[in-house]
Amino acid sequence: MTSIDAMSTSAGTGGDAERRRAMLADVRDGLSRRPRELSPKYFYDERGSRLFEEITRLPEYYLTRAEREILLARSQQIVEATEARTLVELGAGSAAKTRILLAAMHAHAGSVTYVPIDVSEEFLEQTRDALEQEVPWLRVEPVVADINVAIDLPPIVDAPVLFAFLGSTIGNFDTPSAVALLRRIADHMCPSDRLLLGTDLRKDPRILDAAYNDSAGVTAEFNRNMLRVLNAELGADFSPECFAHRAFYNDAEHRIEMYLHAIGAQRVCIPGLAPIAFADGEGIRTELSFKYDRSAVEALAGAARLSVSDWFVDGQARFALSLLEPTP
Ligand code: SAH
Ligand code: AVI
Repeated sequence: MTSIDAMSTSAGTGGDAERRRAMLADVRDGLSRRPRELSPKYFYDERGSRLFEEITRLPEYYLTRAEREILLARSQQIVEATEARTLVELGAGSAAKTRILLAAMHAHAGSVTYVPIDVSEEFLEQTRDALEQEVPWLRVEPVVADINVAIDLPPIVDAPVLFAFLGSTIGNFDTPSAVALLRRIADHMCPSDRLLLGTDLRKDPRILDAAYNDSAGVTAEFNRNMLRVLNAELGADFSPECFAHRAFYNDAEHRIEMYLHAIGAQRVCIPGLAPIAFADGEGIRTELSFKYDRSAVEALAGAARLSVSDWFVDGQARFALSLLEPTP
């Protein structure tokens, strides 16, 4: 159980020792693949969550501003269409944009329950504290969970429920995992519940490349933070400054791929694993960030027994919010 009494934990987080064991097995598995890979969930300790917040304010990273624009324009319509009284948000982070939806729900329905789910425990605690101070009419019931493993919800008191998965975090899951995740959400949905899904749209690769290679180097620091997390959590001895950030758009696969490349040959020790030798320039893939169009979102939703009932884009068609309903 987490040290935060008022938060629930879901399968996959468990106690510290169990979490460490699971992480070690996952890291061993990922680093033995070719290309070597690590799950993007390891970006998000408290520092990583702060770095992500910094990314959302960068001039090159348009995603958050575009999604905010849609939420400002469409929240009232979404709330009127769904009559939602509970908002369950996956990968909630700081819930910065979510406040727009919550305010619209409050204006429409009065009392509102908010269930933010995130793997980043300390950051989730801060989000809850901030919301409880700022928004007195809101009941907040945070859940610490790895949504890739299971989504265990507290009993839902006020229906209907609007599930939200914003920020294009779905894009960080490969297609089979994204479908499995959407199915897990769909399994929780009653016929009158809806899912609001944020997806980044396909566009000029130069715009995408710039968004993941910002001139201030914040994304590079965010990327390298994963090695700091491995050092802190597993006692690894990565030297983050000895790995270079690389991100590029893979046009054929419609995704950004992000890597850390070894600067010079090096050997890394992680207690419990055999030493790992990196050749000069060898990479670890740390993130995929898929980009969509409407038919790709419809295909993903359809595979999870969901269908798109509304599709909203920002003024420059950079980002989409779709409202999904369970297929009868
Ligand atoms: N929804 C916010 C934050 C997006 S950043 C926004 O739109 O700006 C991605 C968030 O998902 C982070 O807060 C991270 O901690 C969380 N996250 C990433 N992988 C996760 C996982 N496997 N399970 C639960 N949360 C996860
Ligand atoms: C959280 N996720 C949707 C971000 C993205 O754009 O894929 C994470 C990120 N990676 C680099 N910059 C931002």
